[in-house]
Amino acid sequence: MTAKPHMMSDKDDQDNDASVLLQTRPKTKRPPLYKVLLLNDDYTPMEFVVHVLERFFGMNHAQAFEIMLTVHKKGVAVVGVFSHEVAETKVGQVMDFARRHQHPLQCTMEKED
Ligand code: TYC
Repeated sequence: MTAKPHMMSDKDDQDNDASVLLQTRPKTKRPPLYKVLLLNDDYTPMEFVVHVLERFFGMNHAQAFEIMLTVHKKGVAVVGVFSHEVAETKVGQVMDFARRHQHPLQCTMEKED
């Protein structure tokens, strides 16, 4: 009596073979977050910056004024933390709005630790 040859399918291999590494813990890795930073300069009007913070970062006037003053005094401040896609969109919106109004306001993003 001879064994019947059997063509192993990919499915058989996955189900039965030790070549599949079992996942011991569920994957809970979250996507990285990005800080959006606003930079100070000597020319952009304070009220324009306040308006940007209200318009693109959903701040009320008092919050926006406070953050604007922080940037003015310290040179830079984090104005929000977002996914990569949302952070890129915010930076683009701010840079485009500043350019259209001919202000040198700079907005950047950096990966959070
Ligand atoms: N320093 C600017 C001024 O005195 C105001 C300013 C604040 C500019 C924040 C940019 O991100 C900024 N008019």
